[in-house]
Amino acid sequence: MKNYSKLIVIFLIFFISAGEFFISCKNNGINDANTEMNEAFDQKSDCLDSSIDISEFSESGDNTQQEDFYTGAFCGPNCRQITFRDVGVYKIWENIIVYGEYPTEDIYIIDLTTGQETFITSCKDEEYEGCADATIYKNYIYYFRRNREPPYKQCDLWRYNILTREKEIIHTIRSEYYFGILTDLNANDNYVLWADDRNAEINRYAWELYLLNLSTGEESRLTNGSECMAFDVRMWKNKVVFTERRGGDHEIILYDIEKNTFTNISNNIYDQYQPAIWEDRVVWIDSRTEQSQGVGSYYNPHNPDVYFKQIEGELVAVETEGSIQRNPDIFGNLIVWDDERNDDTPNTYDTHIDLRSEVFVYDISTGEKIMITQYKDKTGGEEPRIWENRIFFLGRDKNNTITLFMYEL
Ligand SMILES: [Ca+2]
Ligand SMILES: [Ca+2]
Ligand SMILES: [Ca+2]
Repeated sequence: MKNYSKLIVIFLIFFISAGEFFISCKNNGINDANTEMNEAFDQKSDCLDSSIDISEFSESGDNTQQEDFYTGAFCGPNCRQITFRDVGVYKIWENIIVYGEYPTEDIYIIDLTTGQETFITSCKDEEYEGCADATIYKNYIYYFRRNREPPYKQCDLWRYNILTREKEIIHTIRSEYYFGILTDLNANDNYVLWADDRNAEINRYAWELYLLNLSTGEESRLTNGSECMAFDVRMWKNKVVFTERRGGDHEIILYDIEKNTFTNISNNIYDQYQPAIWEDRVVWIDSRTEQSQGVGSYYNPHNPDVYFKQIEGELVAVETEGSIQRNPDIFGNLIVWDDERNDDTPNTYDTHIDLRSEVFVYDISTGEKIMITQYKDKTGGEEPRIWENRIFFLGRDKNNTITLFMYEL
């Protein structure tokens, strides 16, 4: 689902349910990579010489705009536009990006090694009403399509093989009611994971987590929807992190697929949300400071901050600057987020993808912090993600399209 509509639904849900009482719910190997990350930071001035030649970028079937890829006045010479389409949700695996176009929801991939952009599927046709967020793991793209008949009550999970270009339905899910939210799709070698609201009518809009075993085809529900709501789901290898609303606040929960265990990573009376994970490192947005001062929360961000924790490690406040920080991601030693410090309303969350924020990157090992966008003409960056030394984010191009940019450290 496109994030605009998703967010509206989320706020409607929270408004509707704000007065309700929610009872509580159930409940190392980084060093070499770190060295490479540090070197990447040190070599950032050389990045223009790195692997991608912008002249190689092309759009399948249409190369007419090839010369017009935008280096982005708001993000400097190490930064470039990597598609012309209006991008909604996107994910990365190594050199491949998968994204859903707005508003069609059609799914494309971009191969950063060749610049080739490939159409994967349309979303609206006689059989299907639309798609939910796509994800990528190794050579596979996964995406849900919502069937027209019966409306919204059935979704097919498709898998596309990047190497053979073949696609197939691997699973079908049904609801007695409808699928209002079906999101946060993740995959690894053995499982596909997502959140949906198939029991929403029973549990007042509860999202629950579902895990599909790819070898057996068996689907299992991980969360107890009568008592909680789970969302913001991210997976790295066999570890899953998600936000769980419980007992009036939000926590970051770690689920270990192999051990089948749930661990409360944040364990704090205030709101924690939007987790991301790499290996045993978890980063999230934390409202403990603003809420202890009585001026904000998950529902009404005023001054949330970025926090980090290794699963067995100490809690670290990564960014506590006095404006709104959101949308963290992590890879190796590097943490990225977007940050409203240069917006004229730095303590008011305006609308989703309004591009009023800067994108920051922070190196855990050195403490070095870089602001990679320069918010000007009401355009900065939003929703960053990182893979090795490449930072991706949504920005506005010179044709006023909200699309995807890549910054190389
Ligand atoms: Ca909490
Ligand atoms: Ca803050
Ligand atoms: Ca603002």
